[in-house]
Amino acid sequence: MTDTLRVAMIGHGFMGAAHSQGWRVAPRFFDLPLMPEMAVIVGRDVAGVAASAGKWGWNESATDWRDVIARDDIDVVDIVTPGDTHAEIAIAALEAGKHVLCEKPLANTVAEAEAMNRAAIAAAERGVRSMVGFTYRRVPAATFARDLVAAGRIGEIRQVRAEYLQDWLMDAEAPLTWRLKKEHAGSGALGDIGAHAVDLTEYITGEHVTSVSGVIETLVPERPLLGEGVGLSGTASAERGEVTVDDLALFTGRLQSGALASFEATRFRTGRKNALRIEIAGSLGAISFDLERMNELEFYDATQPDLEQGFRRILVTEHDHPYLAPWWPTGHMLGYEHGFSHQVRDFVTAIDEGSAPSPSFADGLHVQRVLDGVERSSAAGSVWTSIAG
Ligand code: SOE
Repeated sequence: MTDTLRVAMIGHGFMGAAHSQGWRVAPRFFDLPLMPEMAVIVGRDVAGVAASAGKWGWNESATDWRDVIARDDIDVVDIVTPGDTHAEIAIAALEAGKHVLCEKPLANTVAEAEAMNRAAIAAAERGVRSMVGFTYRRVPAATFARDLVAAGRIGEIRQVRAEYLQDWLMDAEAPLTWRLKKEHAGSGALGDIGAHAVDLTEYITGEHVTSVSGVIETLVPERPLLGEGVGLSGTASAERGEVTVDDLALFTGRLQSGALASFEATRFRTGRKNALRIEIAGSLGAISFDLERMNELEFYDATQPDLEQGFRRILVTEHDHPYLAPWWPTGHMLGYEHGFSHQVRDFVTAIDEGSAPSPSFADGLHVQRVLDGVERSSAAGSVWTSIAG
């Protein structure tokens, strides 16, 4: 008989749907050491959260996260709310002895992320685990890229190009959702998607960004206020409000080895829908990853005879890969949602083993410091700014 892990999820937007998929599907494909039970989903809108519970498969819904965290029959708190609430919920949950999975970016400010990391360290001493949801680490081709780099297959890293490009804000009349307000989102493209580019670069290279020089800019400074509806599906009202976050972030980062990495994050790159691309050039070869072609990794092996060289496309669906065996026959492709099942598998396994899940809150704090460094650099005229910690 497998023990049960009773999960409460706080929030029910886009990430709520994705995380629900992970909790629901992971135990049906992976042999998990603990069986997640989708106990309760929490949101402020009574009817909305009840509908989400029914649709996504949660046993019940509730409107007050504090009541839920106080319950003895909850083991895990999964936070998928906007960034301004992460710190308060995560710290309260960890102090109440609940394991915490928190969406990225970890928080809206470095101070909040530091407080969360302190709470995570104290909780770990009591056997309580925490993890930040940089889910793309769990796309098999990205994990494989990390393995190739760690095995020395591209040699010494010489240059990195990392970009996360979307275009859902290119319409200047798209409404002012929470993702466009600093008080809710902390930052714009920088934190929403640039955070992924930084984390994935650091994960694949195994190196931290130690200093940055960058510029951030708001391209459409005013937008219609949100009328009826929520999130991306909300309609525009006649009134307008100020966009208080960046639309575009361009920066250069120095890695620990001294190599330079260039980063771009924008939700205005016409035609690019979800292009998280990382290309790493090394002394022995290169790799290139593109989330819009997430089952593939391009690998250039410069140790091969000159006449045989060229980027080769590796279909990363082989069952030798730890994430792939439980899914479909080779070549039958995974999608966006599978990363959330892999995340659940790894988090639940770490809870069962009593090991530290990865990425940790310390990793989330480090990314937060990089984001903060980019903002400070931009404000100071793109001066090189070192990343503390
Ligand atoms: C969640 O991980 C997330 O970063 C969203 O917040 C972005 O908007 C999405 O496009 C990528 O995933």
